[in-house]
Amino acid sequence: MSLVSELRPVASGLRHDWSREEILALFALPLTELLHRAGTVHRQHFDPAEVQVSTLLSVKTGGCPEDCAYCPQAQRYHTGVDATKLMSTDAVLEKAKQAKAAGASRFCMGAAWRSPKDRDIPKVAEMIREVKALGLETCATLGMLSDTQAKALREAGLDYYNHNLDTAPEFYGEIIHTREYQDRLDTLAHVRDAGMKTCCGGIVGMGETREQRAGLLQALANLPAHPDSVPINRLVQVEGTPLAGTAALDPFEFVRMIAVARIMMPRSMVRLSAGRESMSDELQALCFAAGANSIFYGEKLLTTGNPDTERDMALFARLGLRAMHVVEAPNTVHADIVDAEPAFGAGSMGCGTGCGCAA
Ligand code: SAM
Ligand code: DTB
Ligand code: SF4
Repeated sequence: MSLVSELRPVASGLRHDWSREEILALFALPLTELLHRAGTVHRQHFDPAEVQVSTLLSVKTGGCPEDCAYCPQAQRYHTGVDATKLMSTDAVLEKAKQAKAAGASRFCMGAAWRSPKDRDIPKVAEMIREVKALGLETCATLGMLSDTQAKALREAGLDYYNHNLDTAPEFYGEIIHTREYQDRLDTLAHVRDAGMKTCCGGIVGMGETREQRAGLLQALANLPAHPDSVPINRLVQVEGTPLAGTAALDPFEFVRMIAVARIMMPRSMVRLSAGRESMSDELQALCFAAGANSIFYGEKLLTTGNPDTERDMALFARLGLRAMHVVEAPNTVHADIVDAEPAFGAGSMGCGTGCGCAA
């Protein structure tokens, strides 16, 4: 019997008991077969023409005390990123309004903190309340959270919290030394307990092995609940960080990572996250075919570049993709996203029928 037929059939139920061998067997499938399986699972739960669109804003940049080897915002590396104070709510709101007008359905606020201080929470809570009042979904990534901080952010209207596992448990110690894997799991538990949706994924292309990529997906899928959103970042190599100069990952291996994530976490939004700026349109198209259904939209991630909005609009038009829109009824998992509107903002592109054309 071939390896392909020996694999367990893809079930529509959610599994939390993936073994490393099963995951590696998926990685080892012929790419055509892997894409077929991922595409089949994708269609069981989503419209494959729809892509959720988030915009990121760094509300507090640089000067971070942590030592994440990939990160341009760690104070100890000389990357040319200047440290800033927390932005004012008014300035954040201005950016959120622009993101909404451009067609984003979710606004994600990032801060280069190890964890927020208790005195920061009321300021961030104010930002969340006001961004939410614009009719956007809210997301934040602020580092480790205590249970009380998580509850306060939830009460302010925070829908999603992004906190990544980043890599497999056994590779983690080569990337980060200033906090433990368990610290991350604890923060995710506080976020879930507070009733927020989790956005949790990692980075590939950091010199890890395929087995370690499988280990990241195993850790994510075997969490008590699959993350609602799974960002798969391709390392953005920044001069001055320890990981600058790492051998580039084979693009097809990146596509495999997306496809296996889709199969293992069938109801999650799989986000084609950092690294898109240096990807060809063809590679991104393969990632969407592999089951990616979420992107960051806007010319900047936190400190590094993202594709121009014009390039993304043209790509969506060429691929016949549409941006998912949010109905302003908060806190229903995935059910708050419908495809009633044309792609990318009121009248900013397309014929208005939602067909995804650029007319
Ligand atoms: N400081 C907070 C934390 O670490 O949780 C929030 C911001 S941090 C920049 C959010 C995530 O961005 C990291 O967990 C990492 O996965 C991703 N990231 C940071 N630098 C990156 C890079 N150079 N390439 C790809 N992803 C990166
Ligand atoms: C995530 O997983 N990727 C985003 C978001 N969550 C916060 C951040 C990517 C950062 C890339 C490097 C930078 O722009 O500084
Ligand atoms: Fe700090 Fe987050 Fe960057 Fe790590 S990833 S150095 S915690 S900003």
